[in-house]
Amino acid sequence: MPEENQPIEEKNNGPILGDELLRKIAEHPCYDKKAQHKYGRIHLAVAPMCNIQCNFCVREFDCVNESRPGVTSKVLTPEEALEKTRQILVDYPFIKVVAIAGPGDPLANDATFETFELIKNEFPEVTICMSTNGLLLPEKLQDMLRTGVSTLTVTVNAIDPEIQAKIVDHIVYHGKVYKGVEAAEIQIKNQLEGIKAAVDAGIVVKVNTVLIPGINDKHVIEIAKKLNELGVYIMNVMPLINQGAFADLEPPTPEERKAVQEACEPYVMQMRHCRQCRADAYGLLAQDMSQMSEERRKVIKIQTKEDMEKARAVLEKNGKEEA
Ligand code: CLF
Ligand code: SF4
Repeated sequence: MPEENQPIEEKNNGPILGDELLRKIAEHPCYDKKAQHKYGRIHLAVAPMCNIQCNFCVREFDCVNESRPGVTSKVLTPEEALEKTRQILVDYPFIKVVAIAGPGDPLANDATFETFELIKNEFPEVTICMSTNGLLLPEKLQDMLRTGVSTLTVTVNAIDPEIQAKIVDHIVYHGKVYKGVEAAEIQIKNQLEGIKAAVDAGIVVKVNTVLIPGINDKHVIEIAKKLNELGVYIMNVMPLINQGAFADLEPPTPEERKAVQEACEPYVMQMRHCRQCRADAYGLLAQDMSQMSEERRKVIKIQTKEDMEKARAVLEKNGKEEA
C-alpha cells in the first residue's frame, strides 16, 4: 500500500527499543506518564552558557526551551553537582533520572560532560538525561555516548528556516555569529542530523516544541511528521512563555495547545504532563523539592524510608513463604 494511503495510526510506530531502554523509559517521569507519580529526576545546574539567542529568552532566567523561568538557578561545579547527587539519591531513592537542562545550553558547556562522567562512574544504574537546542548535537554526540546519555531532549521550534528565523535572533557557531535565515538553516540542519544520529545510536529522543501563536502554530504538524520519519519517541508541545523580544505575544490558550497536540498525535506520541521545571529542580515532577522548606523535605525523606522498609518487609515475607 502506498505510504499516503496507509491509515494514519500506522505511521506512529515509534522506534524499536531494547529491554534496558524500555526499563529506563518506564522509570522516567517525563517519558512515561505513569512514571511521573512514582519516580523523580534531579536537574544539575552546571551549564550557564548558551550559543544562541531565542527571542523568548531573558538570559538571567533558566533556558525556557526546557524550563520555566524562575530566579536563576545557582550554577554548580561538576564536583558540587556530584556531591549534591550523592546526598539526594541517598535520601530520595525514587529519583531515577539525573539530568542537565541548563540554565543555558548543556552542549555549550564542557562542565556537562565532566559532570556526567562523574555521575556515570559512581551511579551506573541511573538514567542520564539532557536537553539541548541542538546546534552542537552532531559534533557532541560521541561525548554524550561516552558519558552515558540515554535520554535526550532537543528543542525544535521550526523545520522551515523562514519560520525559525523569526524565533531565534542569532547563533554563535564555531566562533562566528550568524543571523536570520542563514542561522536558521545551520541550526535546523544540525538538529535534524543530530536527532537522526542520536536515534541510530540508541538514544531515546524527545522533542520539545514551543507553541508560538502567529509564528509556528500552523507549522507544528509539519515538525511532528518529520519527527515520525526520524524515529523520535515523544513530543512535548509547550506553551510560549511571553518574555524578552516576544513579551507582547499572546501565549496559546489551553484549547489551542490541545488542538495542536491532537493533530500531532497520529505522527508522534504526545507528552501532556510537562511541568516546565527549573534547571535545578529535583523530586517528582509535581513536587519540586528545590522549592520546598527543609521541614517538608524531611517529611518526604521519612516517608520514603518508611515506604522502603515496608516494601522490604513484604518482599522478605513473600520470599520466606515461597521457600
Ligand atoms: Fe529533565 Fe527534560 Fe530530562 Fe525530564 S524535564 S532534562 S526530559 S529529566 Fe520533563 Fe521538566 Fe517538562 Fe523537561 S517535566 S521541563 S519535559
Ligand atoms: Fe535562552 Fe535556552 Fe534559547 Fe539559549 S537555548 S537562548 S538559554 S531559551
